[in-house]
Amino acid sequence: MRQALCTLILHRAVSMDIILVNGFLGSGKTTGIARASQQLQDAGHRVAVVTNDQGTDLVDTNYLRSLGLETQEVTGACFCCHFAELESRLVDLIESFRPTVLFAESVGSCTDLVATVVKPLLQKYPAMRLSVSVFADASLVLKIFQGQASFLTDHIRYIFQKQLEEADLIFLNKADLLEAEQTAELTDQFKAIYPSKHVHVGSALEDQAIVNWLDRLPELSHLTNREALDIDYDKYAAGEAELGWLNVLVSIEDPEEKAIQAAQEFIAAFRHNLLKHQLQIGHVKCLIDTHQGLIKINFTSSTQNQSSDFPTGISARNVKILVNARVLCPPDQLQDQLMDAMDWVEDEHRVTVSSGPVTAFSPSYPSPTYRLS
Ligand SMILES: Nc1nc2c(ncn2[C@@H]2O[C@H](COP(=O)(O)OP(=O)(O)O)[C@@H](O)[C@H]2O)c(=O)[nH]1
Ligand SMILES: [Mg+2]
Repeated sequence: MRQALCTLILHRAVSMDIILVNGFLGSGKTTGIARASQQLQDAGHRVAVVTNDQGTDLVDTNYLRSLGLETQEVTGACFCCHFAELESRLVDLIESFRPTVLFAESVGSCTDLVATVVKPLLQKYPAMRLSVSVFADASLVLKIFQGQASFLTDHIRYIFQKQLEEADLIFLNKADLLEAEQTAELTDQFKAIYPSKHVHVGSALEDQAIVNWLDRLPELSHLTNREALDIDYDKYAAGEAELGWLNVLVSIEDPEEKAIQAAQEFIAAFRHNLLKHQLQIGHVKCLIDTHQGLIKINFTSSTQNQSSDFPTGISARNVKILVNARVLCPPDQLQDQLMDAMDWVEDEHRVTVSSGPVTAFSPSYPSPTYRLS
């Protein structure tokens, strides 16, 4: 019965576009989806999102929901390893919300989506309109080409490269961080490496770059000749295992009502600790609940929000900070740096800092539900 319902509902999906968005940690996937959703909604579309992560308590989900976007999540593993959950979220959204565009953002350490997600979905629902966009941080790619990307170990570079290899469209993002000549050079190099792919260079923060991206997608959703990656799962797993994951909800209480400033200092101290110990940052996302709204603070190896992004003059006795950190180090080391930042802000600002349960781990060996070559 449930299967029949799924089939019925997903056949309705022929009247909508499903856009799988992949790309390394911090490359700008959520930013691109948020901006694109805004444009699509302004044009009358009904937009839904499925987020994904190896952990639970996701900043991306809470952030996208705070923007008013219909959002569901697949947690605890990548889409490939939790295929049934992905399918179930798609069905639920299509049934309950009837989106005309649906974004699915996969966790940034994941690859092999064509074999493990796209082909299984299309085999089951041949009329489904599906495309794969892969974001890459252009400033990081430039460093890789110049041999300076110390952040990427061989195994992580392997994942990075495999993600790009299976894209229908590559969005070389954060072009605002490059000089015009560097952008031109990078575009030429990418087009030479991936002659059959659509390569877009721009910034997800700029409206026109999003327009250009969205314009391309309808034609890509009809592609039928995607090839499954030739991939070594041992290397892929080794790359993921090098990364530490940490999710925690931190609370700060300040009788003098300067808890927002203390939260800012705590996040800065955490970043400082990571840099001091030369731990390479994949993506650290923090969502501060001030009771008067949410403030999102991110930092990656190339970008960080400026402290000027914080609203000034708002007083708060207590705030909660949801932290999702993905860093190139063992998870216990990541946890030590977080605890140290909590202790520091407690002493320095005379505030009370506490946390809920800390989830710290490295992703386990990927084991896809299906793999169709
Ligand atoms: N300078 C700049 N920063 C960007 C751009 N796109 C995203 N970011 C920043 O990069 C960080 C990671 O973005 P996010 O979309 O969360 O990455 P995700 O992990 O791929 O979903 C955030 O701090 C964004 O504000 C861009 O085009 N230019
Ligand atoms: Mg994201």
